[in-house]
Amino acid sequence: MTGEPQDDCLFCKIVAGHVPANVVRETDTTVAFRDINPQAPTHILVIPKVHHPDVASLAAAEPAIAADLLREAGEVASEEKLESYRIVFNTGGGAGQTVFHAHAHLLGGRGMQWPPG
Ligand code: D5M
Repeated sequence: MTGEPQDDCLFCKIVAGHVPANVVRETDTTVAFRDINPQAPTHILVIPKVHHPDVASLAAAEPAIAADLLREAGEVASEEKLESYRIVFNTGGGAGQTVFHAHAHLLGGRGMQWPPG
């Protein structure tokens, strides 16, 4: 059923506490934790507790939680004292998505290039 935890999903395991993570914030609907392979001085993933394979699926099925995710990304940026930052949703393998549980990458603490690679 949509939104239900998936046995084979790494981020569902982090939500359940079965895989450790460096959690910086948690709400009723989201968890934010430091990326294991940081691409910037601050690199935090913000994920919904419910399982959806990507952000578009999340927004279509549970728009209020998609809004929670974006609000939380802003809260984390504020707590991390980031003046400028980037929020990235890789969607699909061709765009670099490797974990198919919706997540926002919050990146900051260095200069950024545009367009991204
Ligand atoms: O982003 C998936 C991200 O998830 C990638 O930047 C590495 C990160 N990752 C993978 N395993 C872990 C654990 N265990 N803790 C923290 N971060 C992790 P994507 O956009 O799917 O490529």
